[in-house]
Amino acid sequence: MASNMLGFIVILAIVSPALVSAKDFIVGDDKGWTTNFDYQTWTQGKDFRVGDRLVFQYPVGAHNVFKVNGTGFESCIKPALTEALTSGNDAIVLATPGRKWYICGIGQHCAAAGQKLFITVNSEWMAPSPSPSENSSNGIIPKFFPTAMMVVLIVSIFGLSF
Ligand SMILES: *[C@@H]1O[C@H](CO)[C@@H](O)[C@H](O)[C@H]1NC(C)=O
Ligand SMILES: [Cu+2]
Repeated sequence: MASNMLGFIVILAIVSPALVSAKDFIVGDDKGWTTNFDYQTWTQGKDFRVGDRLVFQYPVGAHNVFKVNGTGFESCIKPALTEALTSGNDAIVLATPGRKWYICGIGQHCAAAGQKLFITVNSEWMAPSPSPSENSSNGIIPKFFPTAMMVVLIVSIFGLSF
């Protein structure tokens, strides 16, 4: 019994860092959430995962954040029924995989100054899809290696303790 418990604790200690390795992405990095910034370029090479957060930073009142659908993104249409995020430090948890769109709802910031963001969120355990500019081995092995090591460790601990 005691050795089962010990095995469980050791497994938890090994697995938990992998489960909580969610990242915060500061949208636009140093520039924050602003006008005349190329957010599509900013997303390149970034691997957004379920559990990660987008953080929109801007002076309160200068901008806001609406989550929209693809149509709202293309045409810069604010949703009628949802409130904007306005805190100036808005963190959004990426709760589900798939495409996500965000726009600023102030004036013509979206339509005239490109203040809009489109990302694709990958599931937690999926290997990252290689971007066209990257050769096929880059990026995949470093992601898979720790996972493979973790499985080997868990199996060996189970083998020893149970
Ligand atoms: C997109 O959002 C707009 C407004 O928020 C809504 O009227 C429209 O039906 C939505 N389109 C789709 C395909 O869900
Ligand atoms: Cu704005």
